[in-house]
Amino acid sequence: MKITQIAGFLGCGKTTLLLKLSRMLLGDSERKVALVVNEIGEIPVDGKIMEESGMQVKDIGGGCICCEVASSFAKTLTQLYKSYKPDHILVEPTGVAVPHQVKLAASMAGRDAKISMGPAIVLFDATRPAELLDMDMLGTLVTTQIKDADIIAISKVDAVDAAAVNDSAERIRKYNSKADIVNLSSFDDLGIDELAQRIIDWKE
Ligand SMILES: Nc1nc2c(ncn2[C@@H]2O[C@H](COP(=O)(O)OP(=O)(O)OP(=O)(O)O)[C@@H](O)[C@H]2O)c(=O)[nH]1
Ligand SMILES: [Mg+2]
Repeated sequence: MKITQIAGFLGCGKTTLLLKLSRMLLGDSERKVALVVNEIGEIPVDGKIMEESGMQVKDIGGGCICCEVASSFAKTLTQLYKSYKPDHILVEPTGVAVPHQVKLAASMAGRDAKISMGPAIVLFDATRPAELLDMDMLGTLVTTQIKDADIIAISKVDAVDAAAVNDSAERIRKYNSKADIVNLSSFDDLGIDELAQRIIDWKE
């Protein structure tokens, strides 16, 4: 059971990607996919529709899965393992979650379930790099998310020009020299197949 998080600040496009990515992972294969969402987002995940397409969906409320409700997050993962045994779990933390803490919380499920960790995918919204990085409080959170990322997806590239995408990439590189940077547009289906393949191939 491989656990992959789709992190990134509020409104950067996590849910939109999650929905596309989960369908891509499901494909026409025998793969079993589950979603765990921890948010009250702009675009809700309609659990019923997703379950009709063969996925399990769990919604965790009452706080952030990287801190206040870390233990109920771990319990949810264990329950999913016992009841459904998904091949992949995609997790959408809240926009203010810190990816390495989400990983730690997920690893607590490892006592009772056979889990492996997928990549921490962090979205960076190409439409507002300055807003995300130049404000003191927000900047610290966003740079922490970037530092924790295994893969950084510059999101909404359909809405900006190539120079703006490069600008975001250059800014990101200052904080994380190792992570792969992928251009993503969930609207134009750009980068989604690449991310799905990276998740499938990912080894800890
Ligand atoms: N142009 C463009 N807009 C996008 C794309 N993906 C998402 N959006 C828009 O960005 C807004 C936020 O998208 P969500 O998927 O809800 O983002 P989120 O990160 O889940 O948001 P929260 O859960 O509230 O943190 C919505 O208005 C989406 O329609 C994209 O690829 N291109
Ligand atoms: Mg969301």
